[in-house]
Amino acid sequence: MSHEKQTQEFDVVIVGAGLAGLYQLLKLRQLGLTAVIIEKADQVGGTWHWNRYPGARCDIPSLEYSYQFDESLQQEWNWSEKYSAQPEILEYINHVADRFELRDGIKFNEEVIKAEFDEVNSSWKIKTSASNYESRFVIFATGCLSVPNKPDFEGLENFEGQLLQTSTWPQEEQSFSGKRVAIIGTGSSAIQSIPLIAEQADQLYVFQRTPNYSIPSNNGPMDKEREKEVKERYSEFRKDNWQNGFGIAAISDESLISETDINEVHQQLEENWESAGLGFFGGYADIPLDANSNDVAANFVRNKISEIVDDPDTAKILTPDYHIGGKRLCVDTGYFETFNRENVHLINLKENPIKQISSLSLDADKTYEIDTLILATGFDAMTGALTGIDIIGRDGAKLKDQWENGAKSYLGLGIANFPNLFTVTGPGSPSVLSNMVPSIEQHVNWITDCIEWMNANDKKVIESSKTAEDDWMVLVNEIADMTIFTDTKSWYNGSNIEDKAKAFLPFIGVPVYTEMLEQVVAEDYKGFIFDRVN
Ligand code: N01
Repeated sequence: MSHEKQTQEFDVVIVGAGLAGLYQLLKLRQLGLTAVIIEKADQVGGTWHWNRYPGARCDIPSLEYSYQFDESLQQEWNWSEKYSAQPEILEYINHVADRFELRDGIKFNEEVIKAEFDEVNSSWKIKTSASNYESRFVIFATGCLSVPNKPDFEGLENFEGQLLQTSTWPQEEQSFSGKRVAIIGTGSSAIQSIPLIAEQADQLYVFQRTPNYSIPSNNGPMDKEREKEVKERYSEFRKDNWQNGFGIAAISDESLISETDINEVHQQLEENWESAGLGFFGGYADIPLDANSNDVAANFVRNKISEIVDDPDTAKILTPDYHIGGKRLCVDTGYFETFNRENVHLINLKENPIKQISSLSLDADKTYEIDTLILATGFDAMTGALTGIDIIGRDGAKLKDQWENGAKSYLGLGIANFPNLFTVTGPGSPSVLSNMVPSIEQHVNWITDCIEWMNANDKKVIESSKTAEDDWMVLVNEIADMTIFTDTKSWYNGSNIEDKAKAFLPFIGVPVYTEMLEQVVAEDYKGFIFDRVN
């Protein structure tokens, strides 16, 4: 008897039930298409489901980090804080799933293993951990920061204590009370969690390879006046923000450090330190562009670190020496202050790398006896979720091989040799250098409009041309080369993962990108090929 699973057919298979996948399902249903989401987790939320570590919170104000596609949703939903914590964002995503009756279109606990384009039928054959699907289109809504980076520390498999990773945090409450805790990594996830873990733990050992810049969030309860003011002109507010380079209200200043009196600059930076959070990076328009101006802002933060941290040696280790913003800027609540606690110890891995992890200890400059080990070691960013699936396009082209020397995509939406496949906020789009939620909505709207246009114009198959893709990535890099982003080791350019191709992947500049996207549509999807004949 055959155990072959029956193939389920849909117009579209969507991978991932985070903010992108959910909205994509809604839009396709509104178009009258059949669609299904395949989701590895047991619930919706994507990033906001997996990253439940203490202190996980958004660092873009929630009035901006939220959907805008439905006026009554954005009017009726009330955020309790300026920057929402993970549980509230997850509650919001669940609310959206219920409000738009999306749950019956999601297959939970199912992981996509393989997706192969069938050239004869012009359809995708998708194999998951539980079933088989066939669809005309496949849309990867798999997120930019969704595949954890788990470095191969010697002896990690022998660790017998509590082992946690910020990006796959358990759903059950974790206690650190009375424990000796080690955390490896000092990126955003660590910077958010360290102050809270330090309050509970007996001892907290922070293992840092590279220090990070971090700006105080000055988070607090939602300012009701501000909320009212925004809600009175919500769509205008969203449109205004989209005119800024990073698509965020806080990052909007047009003045230049290089053209401003230095005392005035310092006064303004002080004000921004007190109130801007992530917006500190855009407090002057030349911070991302000009190395000297960037240095002024970087030095300001370096001085703050030495003022806050009591022990000069610790302050020195915590002080970055690269361009501010070159690595993703962090936003914190009491991060640097935490190093003044007696139970918190900073270990500089640059001088003393981790040698070995044993059953209940970690060896670096000396042996640390520990009960808990937390990996806050980041992600295989922007490409990991796609190269982790066996995706096979035309003529047996494997995406993993095609991207071996660096990911290439046209507009961050389509990939040459992979027909009828779309990525939401893929490499080559503003994605992580923008406000993710409006960027997701922009892509989902674009993809849905494109499918509608194809149906109206009797087009069956769409794919990026190789030339359009190559030219696009040249542009992505030309723009990046005009900024401070390319000379720092970061996950933006793949340098956080050994063996990963080093390539800068986000498109910098939301307004330019938006204009180009519209232009492509105006010219009947210029750069894409329809119904290619071999
Ligand atoms: O990851 P990261 P993250 N040995 O890559 C270190 C978003 N996010 O999860 O810099 C020792 O930033 C690594 O060191 P180095 C946000 O976009 C947003 O913290 O590579 N250390 C680094 O210190 C963010 O940027 C929010 O030298 C190793 C750390 O681990 C992105 O997610 C909150 C190592 C990884 O930091 C990723 O943040 C949280 C090794 N072998 C995250 N490998 C908000 O909205 C890596 N490290 C606020």
